Amino acid sequence: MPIKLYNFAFGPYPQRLNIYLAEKTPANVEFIIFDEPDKQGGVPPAAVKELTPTGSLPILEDDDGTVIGQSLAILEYLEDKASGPDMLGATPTTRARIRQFVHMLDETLTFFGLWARHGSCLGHGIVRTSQDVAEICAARYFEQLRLIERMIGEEEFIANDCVTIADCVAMATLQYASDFYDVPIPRDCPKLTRWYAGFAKRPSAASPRYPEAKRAKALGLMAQTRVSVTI
Ligand SMILES: N[C@@H](CCC(=O)N[C@@H](CS)C(=O)NCC(=O)O)C(=O)O
Repeated sequence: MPIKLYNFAFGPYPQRLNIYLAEKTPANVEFIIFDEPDKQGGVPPAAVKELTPTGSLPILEDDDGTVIGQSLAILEYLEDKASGPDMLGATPTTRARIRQFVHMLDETLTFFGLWARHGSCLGHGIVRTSQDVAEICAARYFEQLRLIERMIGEEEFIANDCVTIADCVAMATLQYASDFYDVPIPRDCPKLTRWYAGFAKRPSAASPRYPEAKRAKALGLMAQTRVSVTI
């Protein structure tokens, strides 16, 4: 029995796995992809959401009954169990370097998510929002990107000479910021910009299909929070 992966076609956390699986092409994983949550028929059934306490996707279910939530835990589990190229690094030193990027990127997405939740008109009237939180998190998001810029070395990919889970997490984050919210990488991050432009050409990094009505509103995030990225 294959490992089952329940996922959405779109979203910064789901997209980490979508990119990863397109790079890894494991033989022993079955993808069950739901469409955007706002489309009819695209909502995961209760039986899937109830597999974990949060019910958020991605969720992995192995044939021995193992259930894993949280995209980063799933990426590491698949590295242990799925067929395909090594994407976590062959030595403790390489793995630690890759994990440093992954954790920095995960923090980065948290700041971006808070910025978007509090600053975007998508959230207005639905969740409690604070312009101050939006501005503080926007500043922290760009600060994180500058720290990541300083971590990038001479390797071809973000953390290594071959594609790793760090590339998948970085691409999913920056692609979501750029394609859905029109938030660019700051100009003073040339290595990150170069890496992004190169990785974006890979078939694994093809843009997901976004819900266009939401995207049309989301694209105004920079203006809605009076943030500029000349910096
Ligand atoms: N920290 C979680 C976040 C997952 C998450 O927030 N997933 C969103 C899609 S981007 C989701 O499933 N939202 C719908 C829900 O929570 O019911 C992870 O890394 O997997």
